[in-house]
Amino acid sequence: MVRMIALMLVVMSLGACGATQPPIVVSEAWARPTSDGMMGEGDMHGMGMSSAIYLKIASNAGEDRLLGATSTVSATIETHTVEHADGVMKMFRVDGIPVPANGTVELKPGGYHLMLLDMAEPLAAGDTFKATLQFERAGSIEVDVAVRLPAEE
Ligand SMILES: [Cu+2]
Repeated sequence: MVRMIALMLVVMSLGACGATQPPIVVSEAWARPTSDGMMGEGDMHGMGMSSAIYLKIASNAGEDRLLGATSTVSATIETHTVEHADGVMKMFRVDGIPVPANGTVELKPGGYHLMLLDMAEPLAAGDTFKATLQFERAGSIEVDVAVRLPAEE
């Protein structure tokens, strides 16, 4: 009888697990049009076309890590962040972007972003493209990315 109850508890907890939201939810993915010479994350490299993807990541479970992404629009996508020091804005590559347990992280201008390098063709406002995000625990998640100018500009 005790064993039977224990088994039922296992089945019930599995059922509850399957009914919850996915562990990672990605929303509001957008990217800058390819740079036209203005300063920003989109053109700090100074060679070739580049852009950056911004989005929100919410975890409904434990912590995770965005390791990188792939997309047909760009041969190389790197995880970057931006640091302000002595009035100068510098961006550099980071080893993944941490997602807090039951929390959110926002990739946005002036902070974390997915850097698109070695782009095959330009992105114009109004375009959309697909990107596949790679998470350490949640695996790969495909998102639709809308190309637009930052809201402030
Ligand atoms: Cu960057």
